[in-house]
Amino acid sequence: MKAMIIGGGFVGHHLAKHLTESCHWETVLTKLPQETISIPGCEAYNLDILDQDAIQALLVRYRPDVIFHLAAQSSVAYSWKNPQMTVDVNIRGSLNVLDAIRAIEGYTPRVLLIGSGEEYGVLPQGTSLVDETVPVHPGNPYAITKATQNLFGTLYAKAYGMQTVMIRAFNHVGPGQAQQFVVSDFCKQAAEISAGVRAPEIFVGNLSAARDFTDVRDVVRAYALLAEHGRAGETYNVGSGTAVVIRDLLDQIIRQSGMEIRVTVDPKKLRSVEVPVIRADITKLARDTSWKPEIALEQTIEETLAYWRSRVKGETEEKTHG
Ligand code: A2R
Ligand code: GDD
Repeated sequence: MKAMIIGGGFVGHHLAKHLTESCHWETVLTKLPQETISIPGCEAYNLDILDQDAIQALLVRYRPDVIFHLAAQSSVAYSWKNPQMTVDVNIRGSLNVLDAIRAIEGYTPRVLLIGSGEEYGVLPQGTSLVDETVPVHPGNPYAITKATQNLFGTLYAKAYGMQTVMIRAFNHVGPGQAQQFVVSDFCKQAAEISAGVRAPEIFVGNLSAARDFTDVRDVVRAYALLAEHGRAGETYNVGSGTAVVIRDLLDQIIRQSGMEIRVTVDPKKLRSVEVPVIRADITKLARDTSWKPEIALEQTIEETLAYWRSRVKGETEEKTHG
């Protein structure tokens, strides 16, 4: 199997490792020119998804059997600050990928379009567990772009017979994630406190929301299985099936850090609109792939704390020794 991963971010990195090391698929990855990523056995190419001709040229050259489209502006918080850029990358960029594939005659690869659990948005009173049939009510600019990507992917499967499989990924976490996402954010602050470069105070946003967290290494296993067994034209939730209140997540991180830490709400971290609870019904994913999550949140937190401790230590030493 020949795979191409479009988007060399957090998940792209873990997916490339999984496909090369565990699945033994011939894999290439695309990244932005300013990004550095090095996975043994996986060649990396520069690609901006706003350039449809460049996407097409790379596809003609490599002709992958499976395309994982992950490139995106992936932050809900940032999408409030820059909705136009989020629309450009997440809608026009995704459409560029789909149209580049469609323009190549006789070419029908499997295409996984990675969307978000955020697409569901605010649910009817009393509902928190969502399956793929629940109508979407996106509650932020990012979620609107991902819901649109899903609609295009579904439409192109029907209209052109494309082998698209749409994913709604719930919160994925683990070592290597950027600091703007909640688990990384709290673990980085805890690591800085333990290194003595920050006072024992963690700044937080809305602690009452509840989210469905899955370790990124479990998530990429699900993506590889769906590439083989997912039904074309259909949508799959990928999540753990359980929701954790952010306050409990914070308590767990503080407990695992082994320190006394004060918690302060930073109003700048509160969002204009916030979906209160999101939890994935993963019956369809389990039925079609037999996937289930294997890594407990406790282990993910432990490894994410270790990742940030080592990064903060490296950065502190670099500052000290110039
Ligand atoms: O924004 P950057 O510099 O971190 O780069 C991101 C990259 N990206 C692009 N790649 C190609 N052409 C573009 N015009 C473009 N704009 C942004 O896509 C980043 O390296 C990558 C997305 O990775 P992350 O932000 O680390 O997200 P993550 O957690 O890996 O999520 C993967 C997928 C995304 O579609 C999310 O929206 C979804 O899963 O939840
Ligand atoms: N980042 C952050 N920092 N979030 C906080 C904080 C804080 O200090 N305090 C509370 N939160 C809450 C947010 O308000 C939100 O309810 C929840 O923690 C998770 O926030 P993020 O980790 O920033 O992720 P997200 O849910 O907005 O988006 C992530 O998950 C989506 C799938 O559900 C991203 O990975 C998206 O790309 C992905 O689609």
